[in-house]
Order: sequence, then C-alpha cells, then structure tokens
Amino acid sequence: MPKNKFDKAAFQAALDRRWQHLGLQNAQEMTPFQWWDAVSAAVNELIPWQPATGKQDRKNPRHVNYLSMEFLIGRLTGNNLINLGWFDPVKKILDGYGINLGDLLEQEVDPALGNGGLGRLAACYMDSMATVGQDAIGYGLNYQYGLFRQRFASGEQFETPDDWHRESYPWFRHNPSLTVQVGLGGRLEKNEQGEVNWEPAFTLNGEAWDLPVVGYENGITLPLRLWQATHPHPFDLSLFNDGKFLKAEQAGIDAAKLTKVLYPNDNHLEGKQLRLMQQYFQCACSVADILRRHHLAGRSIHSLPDYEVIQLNDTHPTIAIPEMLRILLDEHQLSWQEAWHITSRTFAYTNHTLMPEALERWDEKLVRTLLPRHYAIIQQIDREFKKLVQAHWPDDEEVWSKVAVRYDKQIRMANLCVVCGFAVNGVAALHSDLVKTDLFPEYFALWPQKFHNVTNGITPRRWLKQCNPALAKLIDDTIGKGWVTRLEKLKELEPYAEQADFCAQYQQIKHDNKQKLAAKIKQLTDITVNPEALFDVQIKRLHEYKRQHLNLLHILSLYRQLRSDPSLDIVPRVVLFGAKAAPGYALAKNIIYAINQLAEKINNDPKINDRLKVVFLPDYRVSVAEWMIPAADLSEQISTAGKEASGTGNMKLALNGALTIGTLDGANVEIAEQVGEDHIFIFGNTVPQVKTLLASGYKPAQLLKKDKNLKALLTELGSGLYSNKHKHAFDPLLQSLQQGGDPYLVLADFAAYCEAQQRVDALFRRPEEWTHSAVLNTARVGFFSSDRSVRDYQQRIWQAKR
Ligand code: 26W
Repeated sequence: MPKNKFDKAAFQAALDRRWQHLGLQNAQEMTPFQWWDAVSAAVNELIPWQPATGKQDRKNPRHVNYLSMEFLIGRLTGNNLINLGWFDPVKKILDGYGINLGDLLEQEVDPALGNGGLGRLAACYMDSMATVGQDAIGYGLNYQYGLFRQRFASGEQFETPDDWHRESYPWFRHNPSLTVQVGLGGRLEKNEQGEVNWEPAFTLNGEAWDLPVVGYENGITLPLRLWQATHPHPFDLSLFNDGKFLKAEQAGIDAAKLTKVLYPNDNHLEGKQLRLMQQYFQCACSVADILRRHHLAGRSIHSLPDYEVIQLNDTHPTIAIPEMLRILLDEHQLSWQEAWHITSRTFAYTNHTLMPEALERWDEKLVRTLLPRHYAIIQQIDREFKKLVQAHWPDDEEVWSKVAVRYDKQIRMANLCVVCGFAVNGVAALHSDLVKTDLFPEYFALWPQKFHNVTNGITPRRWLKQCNPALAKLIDDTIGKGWVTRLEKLKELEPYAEQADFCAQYQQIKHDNKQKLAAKIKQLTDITVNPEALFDVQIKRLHEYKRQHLNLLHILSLYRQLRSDPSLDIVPRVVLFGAKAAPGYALAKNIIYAINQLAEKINNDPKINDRLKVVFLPDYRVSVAEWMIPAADLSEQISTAGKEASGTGNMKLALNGALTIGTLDGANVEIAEQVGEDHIFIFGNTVPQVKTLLASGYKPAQLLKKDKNLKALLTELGSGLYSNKHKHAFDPLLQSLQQGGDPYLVLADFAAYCEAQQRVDALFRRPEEWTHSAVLNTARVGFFSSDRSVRDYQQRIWQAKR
C-alpha cells in the first residue's frame, strides 16, 4: 500500500484554486495545457517533502550529495503520480471531468536539462535513492534553455533553443531562504597577519529551485536542488537616477546569463570560460548548502566526512574540491592538514568516459583569472602530491607527466579527482577494468583500494512500469508486483518463457506497442511503417564511436541487395534512429544527413515496398525514448569495443524485450552474461583485438581492396545517388572512413556485423523462438535496476567501512 495517503478533498480544493486563479468560471474552461499545469501544481502542493530518515540511519549514516551538471529527468507528472501511488485516484477524478489523464500527461514539455547517458543516469539514481531510502540531495543547475530542439530540413539537422518555461514549471518550489552568494574573478590580497584574502570582482546570487523526487510508494521525497543565477541587486538605483539605466541593468543581465543554457556537448570538451563559470557556480552553491546543513545539525566541521559524502558525476563538478578546501582554510581557519583530512574523505568520483577528448582540462590562465584562490589551492595540492610521487618514482618525468594535476599549463580535472577523492569508480565491469589498466595505472599502483566498479542501472519505475504499462500489468498478473522495487524477481518469469499462452500475450503486447509507435511515426514524419516488420532501433547521442554509420552501411547493403534481386526474400525491417548531434560536430551532422538522404530514397522506392523502411525520428529526448523502447524488437549497441563506458539504453531495451545486437563493450558484456549467449547477437572485434589492430597499423584501404562489396557501398554513397547528384555531400563521412584511417573500425567490423544481422533475420523468421528469447531478456536483466546500483554505491563507497 502506498505510504502517501491521497487526500481527495485536499486535491479537489487545490485543483479548484488553480482555475479560480486563472479567472475562469469552472474547471471545464481550462485548456489541455492548463489542466496539466493545474493537476501538477495541485499534486505538488500535497506532497510532504520527507527525507529518507528523520533521524540518522545507523546503517547508512552518510547523507549523499549527488553533484551533476546534468539531470535529464524527463517529464515528471506521470512519474510522480505513479511513485506516489496516486495515479489511479487522480485518473478517476479527472474521468469525472471527462479528462483523460494519459492525454493530459502528453502536455508536459520534457525538462531536458542534460545531454544523454550521464544526465539520465543522475535522474535514475535520484529515483532509486528515494526508493531504497538513501537520504540524498541532487545538486544541479536550473538552465533556462535545456538541450536544443532538433528538426530536419532537407535531411539536415537544425537546432532551435529549448525554452521549457522554467519560470512557470509547476513542479518547482523556490526556496528563497537558501539563496547563496558566489564570488568570481578579482584577486588575492594579503592582510596584516599575512593571510591571503580573496577579493572577488563581483558576486552573484544562487537561488535554490527544488524539484521533488518521489520514492516508490514509500513516503519519501528527496529534493533535486537546481541553482539559478541572478544578480543580488537587479539594478543599482543610483545609476538609475543618473540616467544610466541600461548600464545599471547590465550586471543583472550578465548574472542571469550563467544559467541560461546547457552546453550541448557530449563526450567532447569545449574549453569555454562561461562553462567553467557554470561549473564553479554550481559547486560553490552546493558546497555552501552542504555546509549550511551540516552546521544547522550542530555538528563540528571535523565530522563532515562522517555525515556527508559528495559524489561527483564525472569531472564536471570537480572545482567543488578546491572550493571545500578554500572554505575550510580561509573561513574556518583550519590548517592545510586538517582541511585536507576532511576534504579527502568526503569526495568520490565517477568516471564516465575514457575518450581523451572528453577528459576535462582547463587552461591555468583561465582558472587563475576566474578563481585565483582556487588556483593557489590547486598548486598546493600538486606540490604535496609531487612529494608522494617522488618517493615512489624518483625523478621519473614520464610518470609525473601522466599523474600531475597541473601540466603543460593545464589543470587536469580527472587527476584532481583521483588525488583528492577517497573513491573512483567506473560504470561497468569492463570500463572499470580499463580505468585501472589504461587510464590510471599509476594511481592504481599507488592506491588500489580507491578503485571500484559500480555497474550502471536504470529505474524500472520509468523504464517499465510507466513506459510499458501493458507489459507491467502482464508481469504483475504473472508474478505479482514485487518486481517494481526488487527487479531481480523478474527471474520468476523464466518458466513462462516456455508457456505458449504467456508468450502469446507477451507477443501481443509488443505488437500493440509497435502499432502505437507506427501511429506516432505517421503523425510526426508522415512515413507509413508496417508493425509486422522487425523494428530495429538505435537511440543514443550521435557519435562516431557509437557507429550509427555502421548501421547506415548495413542499410545501404540491404538496399543494394533488394535492388539487384527484387524478389529477394528478406525479413521486412524498419530501421529507426533517434539521435542529436552536438551543433559543432560536423561529422556527426553529416552522418545524420546521410541517413536521412538514404531514408528518403529507400522509403520512396516503389520496388522496395514494405521490405525496408528507414525512419529518423526528430528531436530524440526522454519522452521519445519512452515511446520507442517498448516497441523495439532489436537493440543496436554497436560501439567500437572499449569506447562505450557502459550504455544504459541497452538495459532499457533489453528490459522491454528487445534482443541486442552488440559488441563486447560497456555493459553489453554483462548483459550477455545475464541473458546468455543464445539470446543476444554478439559480433565484432573485442577490446584486445581493437588494440592489436590499431597498434599494427590498421589500413582501411587494404581492407577495401579485398572486400569489393564494401568498396561498392562507399562508391555508391559518393556517387551523388543519395544527394541530388552532389558527389561531395558525404565527404566528411567517407573521408573519415578512408583517408581518415577509420579510427572507430567501422569497416573492420562491417562483415561481422552483417553476419550477425543475418542471425537476427534467421531468428525473427521463427517468431516463437524470438519471443522465447525476448521473454528471457526481460526475465534476466533484473540486475540492471538502478536500485541495485545505488545499493552497490552504498556498500562499496558511500557507507563502506573506512
Ligand atoms: C566536457 C564535455 C563532456 C560532456 C559530457 C564530456 C563528457 C560527458 C559525458 C561523460 C558523456 C556521457 O554521457 N557519458 C555516458 O555516461 C553514461 C552513464 O554512465 C554511460 O552509460 C555512457 O556509456 C557514457 O557515454
């Protein structure tokens, strides 16, 4: 039974106040959007914001502060109603007004405050911390514009700003008493006692805007605290009176700029000053808030690590470390040793990527100008650390060049995290091994006990119960409802994979979901797809390492086969894509363009008919994922081995009964272990093979000489056939594969990929066997619940004995 009692009268009264507020005569006069707004605001009013533990939990004494520049929470109204256990009673009340709750939920604009995997993971972890009862606060930024909206014109990606109207989002609670002041710029001065004093050039206000994260039917609600920058004095009255009105307003305008927009890069660093300012602003506000709570509880500063842990979601919030040291040194007047002792037991760091271009490095000059005190502290960290390195590797410049925090006039944020934190973790077993052996071998030699693995997870509330209600109900009816918080219970479905009746129902649900998606596709793109076809889905950010272009080559190869043999009997396929490319990533945009152009040709070729369709759904985001995932038959997880830290879409798709075609990369490895090799299509070069290939001077030209079919595909792409005779339209793509040396081994894995796709076809022709495998996928991926991930974090990092 839900712990949050639904108070019908209170809800009704709150709802009435909403339409009265709008100056309407009755509820019926509200527009659909106003209905969504009113219902959400009314529910928000009724949620008691309950931390996990009133008193300190003996088993889990440390409170978690999850610092992330991104929280990709997706729509909240449906999710909150489900977790509160209020979905059905609210639905009933709305039915009374002739309002359909499902339609109403479609009114919500996704809060897209993240780019991709890392941001969505933060959102799943908030849901799970609330659900397993881990006391926590999520700290992030309240961007005015989330990730850009994407549209296609003549096949090309265009971006428009995502104004999600944060100022009127009904789930926010603004908490003015928590406003923090943050300084930036300025210089260091020494006072008479010889103490350094930082005089910032200007200060801003950080306002706390909280969103409720509701635990699943347990009465717990945790805050997701998003900081918003404003100026302490909106405008200076004296300047105003002087007639210098515009100048007076200037300061306020600049402050607001700080949290205006989310940087749209994923796995690629752009060393912009404003980005560093955002990072510092987020960290300064969050650290101040953590210390405020600690003092309010009447605790000594020395006990901070006993009660608080700060989890850094990748290196983006690293500057919180020198900020903590600064406060302890300058405001609490602690010695370096004392300040270090506290700080180094408080921070833990999660690494999400090995890609060199994603590892954050900041120019020293920029840091010194913006944050002179922090710069001095980082210098001292480096000096102290150098003593240790010197003791282990005397005068070894090569080692120092790798482990130094400051090197080549840059500050390396990942190194700062490892040196200053008590724990470092990767996000899947393979990735965590590579963190130890390839990324940080010297640190691992120094501090083996700091290194951990916590395999990522996904919340089953959003990614099964909410997005696939029919399957959720079938599971409820078969094994009971316990799976929602104990996902490993899905194992109990295994015997049903042998039962014809269950499998028929499972298959029917998939079919219905495909039909619903087909209707959406028609509505959004005007393309007609056949729900009987195999729905082949690749949804993730567009990146070379994720290899959407490998998929593209396979489509092209199928199309050529169908053209040369019109009677060819292939399994009908709908290849579906969802992906945004970073606006500055030309090659990624070229891949989108190529896929769209190819789609245009294939979809309009009368000879192809229903046997092959290609659809690139525009503006991929959490809500689009929620339509696509339940309808997928095949999940494309085809990154170059060693490049995808974990992946989490792979877990969502498998949970909803899609079979994976994938490389032995990231969490695919563990998915394969869980579901069994007969129920997944693994192909391609493995991590050691990739390393050998690249080290032995891999030459795509040699491969193309041997593989005439592959060569013909590339030639056709460059022929102008798909680009209105513009032969150079796909040059960026074609050049990267050929002259560019094919750094992600697309061509090297192509033959194995096609062979794996044939295995897919063969199984899809045997629907009973396919469904059997799909059911086993659902049954065997319980391990990938983010509840399990959160418990792993508790055991291995947050609450581990020290
Ligand atoms: C500095 C620019 C930048 C921005 C974002 C660099 C790196 C990032 C993220 C780390 C990219 C990201 O989202 N990584 C993904 O994190 C997921 C959650 O752990 C993993 O499942 C994905 O494999 C990983 O690519």
